Amino acid sequence: IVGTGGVNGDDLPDSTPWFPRKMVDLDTFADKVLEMGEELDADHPGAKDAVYRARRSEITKIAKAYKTGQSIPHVEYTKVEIDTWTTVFNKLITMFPDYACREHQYVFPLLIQNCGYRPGAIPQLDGVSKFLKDCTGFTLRPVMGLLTSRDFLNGLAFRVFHSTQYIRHHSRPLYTPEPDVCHELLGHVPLFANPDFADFSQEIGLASLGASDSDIERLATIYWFTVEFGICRQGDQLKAYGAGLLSSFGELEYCLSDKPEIRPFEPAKVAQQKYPITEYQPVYFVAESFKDAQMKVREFANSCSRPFSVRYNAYTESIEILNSK
Ligand code: NLE
Ligand code: FE2
Repeated sequence: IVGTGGVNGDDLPDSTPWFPRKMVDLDTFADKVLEMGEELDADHPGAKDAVYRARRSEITKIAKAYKTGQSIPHVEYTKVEIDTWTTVFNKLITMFPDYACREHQYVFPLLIQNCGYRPGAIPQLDGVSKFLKDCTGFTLRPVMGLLTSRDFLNGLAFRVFHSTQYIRHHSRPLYTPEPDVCHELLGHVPLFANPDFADFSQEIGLASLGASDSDIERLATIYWFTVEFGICRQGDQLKAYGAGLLSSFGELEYCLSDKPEIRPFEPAKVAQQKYPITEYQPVYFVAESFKDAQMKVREFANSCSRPFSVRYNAYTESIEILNSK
């Protein structure tokens, strides 16, 4: 079908930012990454370690070459890398029973059984991606570093999660301000195996397709305070479901202490909240459930300025446009 104008080649308003329509369109994101350290403190522990930097660029070659539909090549991790993983893994598993939400706790033993989660070996993204595909249709795609918010969120519309494959610097195993394979595997992966959480995440992704720059910024903030740093009410307790909490030994305890401020999850308000990247969050927002949070995000998306809505067709792995002008 040949359309008429605009970057999207059809009847969308010309001002609509380009967005991926087919899963293969995600291949265009691969080399548009922000450099390590660019958004982080100059004191990033790996920034001045030449060996670490070289190793990272070796691993990110996989992400650069990766194309939709391929298996994710395995990485042979070094002893130093495996030791870092083991330190993080052993510390966090002592905390999950008290701090992680029940969905995370339900899936974790399945990851041990099916994906080789254990001390002494870093699970391979490919096996984990296949496991997620069976659970919720989510898949992982290796990524070289931080994508723009727009590209990253657009991936979620296709149930694709862009995942790093390299690991944090060995000098500081228990906290990193940027994603690494520990954060992805221990924080994000268990939640993407949950159907309600998968729906919630995709909802943010769908809202981001063709959204204005200011709406992208608001959606990225909502993503930050949910998928990364969300806490939820379970019975009469608060538990963590955000991956940035579940992969950080220190912040996981802190977020459920009486130190930070806790507010209800209301997307319009969350979207305005400023946040630090390299420190613990001063404020967290509590979701009542993933279903409730999804409905609230959908309502929020309807209030955004985009003059059309979209639907994901899972059979063709493509986006359909609804009620465009
Ligand atoms: N602070 C998290 C950790 O130490 O694993 C990573 C957050 C990435 C956004
Ligand atoms: Fe993350």
